[in-house]
Amino acid sequence: MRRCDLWMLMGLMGMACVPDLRDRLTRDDGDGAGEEDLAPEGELDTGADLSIPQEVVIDATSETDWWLYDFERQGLVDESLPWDLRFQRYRVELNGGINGDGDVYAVVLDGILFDDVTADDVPPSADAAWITDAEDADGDGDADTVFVDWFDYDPTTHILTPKPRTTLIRTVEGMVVKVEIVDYYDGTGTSGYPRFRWAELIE
Ligand SMILES: [Ca+2]
Ligand SMILES: [Ca+2]
Repeated sequence: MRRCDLWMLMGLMGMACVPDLRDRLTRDDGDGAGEEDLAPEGELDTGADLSIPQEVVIDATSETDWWLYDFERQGLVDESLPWDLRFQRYRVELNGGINGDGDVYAVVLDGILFDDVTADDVPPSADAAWITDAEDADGDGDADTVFVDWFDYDPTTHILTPKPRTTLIRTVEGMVVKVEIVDYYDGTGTSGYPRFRWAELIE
């Protein structure tokens, strides 16, 4: 069933169809069967166990388009849905602060490995460790977004390498997930393909 058919069935006629969202994303559910889609993009699978780590690759090669990812739907969505992170090339932004009204917050855990992060690492919701995308306050000309410095940049090779870091994200809906960006290049070395893994943290 094509995406547009799905949307019409959902009673969303009149909205713009986005037929290429599925083609923009691949993911691996860790079952060893290679990358595969687990559910149609933009649909809510309420039975899914989101605490099982999954790896996602987004074709964010466009210089002008943003691709909106929703953790609850495990896929790319239209801006009418409660997206949590958006991607454009190396840029990663939250649906919060200066970049959205979804109140998405994050905690950056530098030097902490994805596998080592548990629910015990999640600060209370009112803790000052929770930050969101903000205006440029340090005067470097770049907005102070949570993911502004997720990579190290080699000026000689122009290669971006993810810093060893795990980021907690509190979604629009209030779910807390851990996220690690693991790559920025596809299998042929082409840039603009952020690859990240994530899992829900359940207390
Ligand atoms: Ca969401
Ligand atoms: Ca700044």
